[in-house]
Amino acid sequence: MTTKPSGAVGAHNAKVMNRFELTKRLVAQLKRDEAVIGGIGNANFDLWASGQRPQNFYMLGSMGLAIPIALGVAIAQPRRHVIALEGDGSLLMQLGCLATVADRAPKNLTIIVWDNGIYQITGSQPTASAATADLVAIARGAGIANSAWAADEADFDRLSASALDGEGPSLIAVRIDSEAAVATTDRDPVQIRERFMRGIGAKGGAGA
Ligand SMILES: Cc1ncc(C[n+]2csc(CCOP(=O)(O)OP(=O)(O)O)c2C)c(N)n1
Repeated sequence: MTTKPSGAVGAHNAKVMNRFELTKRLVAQLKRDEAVIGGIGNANFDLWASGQRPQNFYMLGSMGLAIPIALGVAIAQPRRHVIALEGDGSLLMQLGCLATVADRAPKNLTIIVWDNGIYQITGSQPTASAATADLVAIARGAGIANSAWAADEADFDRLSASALDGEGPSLIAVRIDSEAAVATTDRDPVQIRERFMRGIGAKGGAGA
């Protein structure tokens, strides 16, 4: 099964949803120790607040790295499904990664883009996706054919379930509101890395 585009839904007629609600819906679907890479700021804050899992990695400090990190994990562990959660501003800073994902085409990779049309965490300056740039069109142009806007919450559930079960790479873009994240991730990069490495069985323990 593949992630089919949901028809006529585009960047500007998709429902505006809530990132925390949808992050919780996504995490509730995870049953097979899927790895989840949360991008800088709100993407990983809401992942943290949705229930900490050893297979979660929380990117701190650098924009645009959730997808490249997820790509690396997906290539290294092809039997594990890997999900990247990234903000629109962060993806716009690192668009080249979409072409690399399409080129390597890992079947086990799903990208979810939270598009609020702003760089929310640094003062809500507008991003290009607020007006001109359609991130699904960009992803398809980069070669990720299974790219779609989520029309509403039920469509998000359907697209994410299909992506988790099917052949990727897939990209789901979601228009979201500008609600602040409900919590912030503990800023301990060494612990985040160690937990994640153990969580995906890549390391026996600290110093191993
Ligand atoms: C390379 C880099 N440039 C700028 C920043 C400052 N910065 C941190 S988060 C952020 C905005 C992120 O926007 P987006 O990914 O859309 O997420 P949102 O805040 O809207 O949830 C900016 C500009 C940074 N951390 N790294």
